[in-house]
Amino acid sequence: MQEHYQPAAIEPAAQKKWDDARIFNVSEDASKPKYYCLSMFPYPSGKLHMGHVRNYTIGDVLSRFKRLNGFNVMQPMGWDAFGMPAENAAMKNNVAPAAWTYDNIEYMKTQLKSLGFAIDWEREVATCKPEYYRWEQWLFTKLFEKGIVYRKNGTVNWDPVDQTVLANEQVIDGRGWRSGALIEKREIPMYYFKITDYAEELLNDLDKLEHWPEQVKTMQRNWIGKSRGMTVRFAVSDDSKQGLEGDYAKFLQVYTTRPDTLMGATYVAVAAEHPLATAAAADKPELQAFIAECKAGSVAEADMATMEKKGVPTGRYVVNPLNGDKLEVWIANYVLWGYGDGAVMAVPAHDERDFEFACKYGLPIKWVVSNKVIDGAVARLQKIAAKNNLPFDIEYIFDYSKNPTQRFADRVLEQVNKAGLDDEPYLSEIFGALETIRLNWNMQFQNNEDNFLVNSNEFNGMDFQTAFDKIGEKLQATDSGEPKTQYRLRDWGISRQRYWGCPIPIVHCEKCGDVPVPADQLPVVLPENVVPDGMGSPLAKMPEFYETTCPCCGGAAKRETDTMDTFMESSWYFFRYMSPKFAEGMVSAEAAKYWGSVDQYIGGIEHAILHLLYARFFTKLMRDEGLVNVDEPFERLLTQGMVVCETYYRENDKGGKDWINPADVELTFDDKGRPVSAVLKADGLPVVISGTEKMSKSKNNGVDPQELINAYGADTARLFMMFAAPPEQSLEWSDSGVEGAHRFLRRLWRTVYEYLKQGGAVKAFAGNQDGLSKELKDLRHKLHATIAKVSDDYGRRQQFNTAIAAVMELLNQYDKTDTGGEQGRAVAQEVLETAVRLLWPIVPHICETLWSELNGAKLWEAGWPTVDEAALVKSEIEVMVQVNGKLRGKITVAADASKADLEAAALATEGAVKFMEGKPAKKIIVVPGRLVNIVV
Ligand code: ANZ
Ligand code: ZN
Repeated sequence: MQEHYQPAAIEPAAQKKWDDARIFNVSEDASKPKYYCLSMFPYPSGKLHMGHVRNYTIGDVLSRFKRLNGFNVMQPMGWDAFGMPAENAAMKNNVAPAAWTYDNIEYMKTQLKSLGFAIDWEREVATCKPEYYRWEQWLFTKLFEKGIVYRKNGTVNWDPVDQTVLANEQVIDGRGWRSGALIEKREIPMYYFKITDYAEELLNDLDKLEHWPEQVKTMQRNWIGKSRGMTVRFAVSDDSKQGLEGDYAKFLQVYTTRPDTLMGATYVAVAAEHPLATAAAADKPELQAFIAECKAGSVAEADMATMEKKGVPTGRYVVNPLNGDKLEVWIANYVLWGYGDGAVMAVPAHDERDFEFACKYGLPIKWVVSNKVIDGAVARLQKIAAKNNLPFDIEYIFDYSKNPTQRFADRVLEQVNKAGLDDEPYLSEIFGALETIRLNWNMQFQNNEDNFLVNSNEFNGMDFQTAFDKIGEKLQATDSGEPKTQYRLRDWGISRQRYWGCPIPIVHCEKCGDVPVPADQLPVVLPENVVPDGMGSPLAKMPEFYETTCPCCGGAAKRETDTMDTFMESSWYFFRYMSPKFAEGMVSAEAAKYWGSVDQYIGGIEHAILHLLYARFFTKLMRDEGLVNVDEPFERLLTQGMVVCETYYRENDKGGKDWINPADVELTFDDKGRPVSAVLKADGLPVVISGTEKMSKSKNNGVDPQELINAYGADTARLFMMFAAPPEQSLEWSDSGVEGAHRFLRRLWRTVYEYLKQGGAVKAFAGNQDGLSKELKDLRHKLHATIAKVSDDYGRRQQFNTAIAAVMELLNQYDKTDTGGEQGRAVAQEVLETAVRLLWPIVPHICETLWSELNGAKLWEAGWPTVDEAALVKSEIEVMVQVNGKLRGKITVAADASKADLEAAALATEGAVKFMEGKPAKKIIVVPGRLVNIVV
């Protein structure tokens, strides 16, 4: 055995050994339980980053652990290969996106291989290959025929200078990222997936996902956004019908989740696209201008929530069906055309957006919901004021109509100050009541059970649900409304006007319309030797691509030149891995049956919504096509935390910050190991230390994992990643952490080396341990307790840092134990063999090598160590001795010592003798296994 640990030599050797034995290449094997472990596949951006290394190491640890536990483990890998960065790189470097992508895949694959991941490379897929996307196109055509995929107009960002459609992230402050031109909105035909048909199932099935983080499920629930509400129709006032047709001339329909507040509606607002807005604007240029302004604004929903509320009155009126109030209709920028009916009944007293709007335009505010707890506190305040004759104007303070949201506390304070009440004894009561109000204030904006209606005629006093039902009944009786459940989730528009994506398999024929490409003509192959120029999609300029004949009538027709959203490919790749070369369909029936769903999925929280939702949706679509027989794709989900790193910068002449890479910085530390100052290595001058943040290009704080692997080897990189933090927490990069990990591996190596030098390997201890010395029994106790803990850490807890710490402790005890002699060496052999098996999932190369030195065989055939229960039974235990309840000493006794033996041993201790001061024991309390308390 080599004296020194040399990762550069042992790592490729171990990898070769695994490859030659093909141990990670799996097939369906009915004799073993299956375990499908999947990490989110990477986008081939050029090289691996730390996030990848962490993600894939976690997956690898679980895969290897399950493997040693007898599972038939599949861990595949592939490439999410379509996407915009390839097109951007293409324009920058004048290479075809395909060539760029394939080069990146080649390089990143060597990186992944150098990390020694237990991947079945024979299952590798790249989503940009026709043999992959062919089946995506096939499913698309099936769903098109079924009506689940349909065509309608959608709004896109149009760059008038580059003559191209931009993705949302390419629009910066309303301008095109390359041209700088003001972006326009355009309506173009697009293809949509009817994901809303599955909204209810996607929502309900979240409850089945027991092993998903609660946080992710909540995010999905909110995204689906089921709400129970009411459709309400306001009759259009006779004087307001000009230019309106059909139903629009009769009534204005809104969707509300708060019909209980209908009596509090003080105006109605419609989206700029609403027919009533159009009709009202016909002869009013100022309305036309406002509508145009709204239409040019952002499409992103997030912006809607934060942008300044703006609106214009239309001069048209509608009638509240509940009380006959005449309300003016406004056009408002915060009403979305794509949601509900594109119109809202505005209740400023109980809706924040309406309130902001009403304040801005001086519209009335009518308060119709109160809360028992708040009312109680108000009554208390009134009582205090009356009793003490305080000059408070309670009405003024609680004039909700002036301020339904906040600041009432300020008003009380204002009055308290005005009245000069600084030291009065009842002040604390006043503040107590105010605090109650403050804490419960928000309840009036929610459906709280202590809420009840006010200012609402016959509905006064009702709680939310009763009011909902009663108002619903009254509306239904006059045909002016009915209950309705709706979802925030929209249908999924998948058309992209880009080149580097999966072609949409549709042919447009003047005679036959949109015709899906027949299965035997698939795939529609994307030409690969194309360099886009940023001026629209190259496919639309390639007659050799779009000129075709209609599959229906044989006449001349035009191929669709849009490609699919790249979320499409990642929505089913986990099924493709089950039979990656299957030429007759998306997935073979046998493979789908055997592998079922993914047992463990690992990836970043940034995919908590869209990717996971689309993957769940596709699983249901494929199930309904009879392709797979599971309802959900991912049994268990682990969302790993971010890799973060210190950031450094220097201010530049323009007052901006030049971010400096951590690798170029030299730090000085205080005695607690905290960095106190930093200088740039190149010039020795100071730089500013600016806090830890997610590794990113923008802060230039990424550390290249390749440098780490080159310097220390894959095992150090893996160990550092797994030891520095639990998987779901953020991991802070630190040079000293890396060095610590490396030191531990060197020590592990040396320990085995020293042991073997003393006389070679022996047979590991097994069997009855009665004849062992106490020290060796203690060591075996530690060993088997460690096996139990580490198994639980890998399996149930999925916390690998504590597993590593447990093995480190075991090795510490091993170091302190005299393992000379025949028995000693047998126990030492047992400890070392076990330690390398326990660490194999995390640092497989060094463990594989040490195992072959210790045992000669293949570690992966050794299986997972089992706990020897006998070793866990301690022969001797430590018991505390107390005198009058105070700890005065400890005794070591046989684990099965009798009560009398314990008492005798306790009385004989030095501490007991001293603190009993010669007095006799009145009573001796024995808690078996724990303590003896002598009462004098
Ligand atoms: C009156 C009201 C009073 C409302 C109140 C809320 C609170 P969710 O739960 O997300 O479905 N709304 C309806 N259609 C809209 C549209 N096209 N654009 C903008 N807002 C719209 O939200 C439903 C609520 O959002 C509805 O309930 C409506 O305002 C508003 F105290 O009606 B509500
Ligand atoms: Zn045709």
